[in-house]
Amino acid sequence: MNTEKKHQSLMKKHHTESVKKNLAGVSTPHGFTLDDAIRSGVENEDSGVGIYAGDEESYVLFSEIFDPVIEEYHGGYKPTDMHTADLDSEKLIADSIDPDGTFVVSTRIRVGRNLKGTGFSPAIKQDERREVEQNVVNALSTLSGELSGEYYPILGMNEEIRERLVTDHFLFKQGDRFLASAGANRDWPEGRGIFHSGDKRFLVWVNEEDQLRIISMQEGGGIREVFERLSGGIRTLQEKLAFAYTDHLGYLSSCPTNLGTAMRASVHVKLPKLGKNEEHLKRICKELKLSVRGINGEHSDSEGGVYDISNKQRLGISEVNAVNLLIRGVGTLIMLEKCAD
Ligand code: ADP
Ligand code: CIR
Repeated sequence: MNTEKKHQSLMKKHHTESVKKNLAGVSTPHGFTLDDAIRSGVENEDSGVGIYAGDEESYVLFSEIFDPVIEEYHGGYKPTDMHTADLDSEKLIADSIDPDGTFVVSTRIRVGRNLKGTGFSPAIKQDERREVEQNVVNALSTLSGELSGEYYPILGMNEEIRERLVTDHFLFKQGDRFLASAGANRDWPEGRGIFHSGDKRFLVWVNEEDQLRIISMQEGGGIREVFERLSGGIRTLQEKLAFAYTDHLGYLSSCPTNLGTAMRASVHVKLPKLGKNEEHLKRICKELKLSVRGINGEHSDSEGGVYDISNKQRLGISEVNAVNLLIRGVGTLIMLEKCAD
């Protein structure tokens, strides 16, 4: 482990003596405590954030630590700020993120959702997880047209098919060590599964890090199509399911980085020249308010100079604004790549 990165998490920074004293003995309706919330950051000293919520109430009862973490991650978002959603695709500034079709391999937008009143992945019990799965599967069966598809539970899935879905970037794996410590892998793989449309451009992950990850993706840079398909899916599902939401924190997620829009809009983009100096690439992306990941999911490495670039802030920014920020930022990266040696 890189020792310089030890104990740099937002959790560690804000886990003050006052927090320890005031929150000792506090427990949410799902029996979730401060120790449960911070376990991932304590066990993984290289965490960037290091704290998870077990349910909606975690954000209220443990606000003394969540509030400063949220403020620091989401661009200064204050406990008095209110979140506004905007899924109006007319406001997007471009149809494609890469009109020449040379750099962007694929485009994906996902949002996270959890059902109101239920335990989130770090605290949900086995029976409740099964119930959530059933409710979500019922709602998914009402999707029609290009969004209609089938649900495939991971339990009992043919191993070759499962591996192929993961390799092709459609399916999630068991959570990494950060999620494992948070308790999100309990009873794996029961209650988890994937729904996808026939063309695999609309997908829903069930009971991963969040109970739902609603996903729209396709090859190339066609961001408007991806966005419109996603908002159509969200609209239909929210008619059937009550999602955990507050005016202050937007859609509630197990990881505080995903609050608000709970949206990560990403491209897999070829940046072989800029990628020769990854630290420099990360610094540029930080300036552009973008995150850099490898192409096989969070905490993975780049392959062949292709990077996963996405919006960092998800709370206190609307969906259209977050996507427009990505469009502009990736445009800048492509320009820099063209000029690089
Ligand atoms: P999340 O988007 O849910 O935060 P990950 O970073 O773990 O999670 O990515 C989940 C999966 O989605 C991985 O297989 C990753 O390769 C794939 N993925 C993410 N962005 C894109 C993209 N723009 N094109 C293709 N696959 C993508
Ligand atoms: C961490 O703290 O590093 C992990 N729990 C993941 C946090 C969310 N991901 C991110 O900010 N890229």
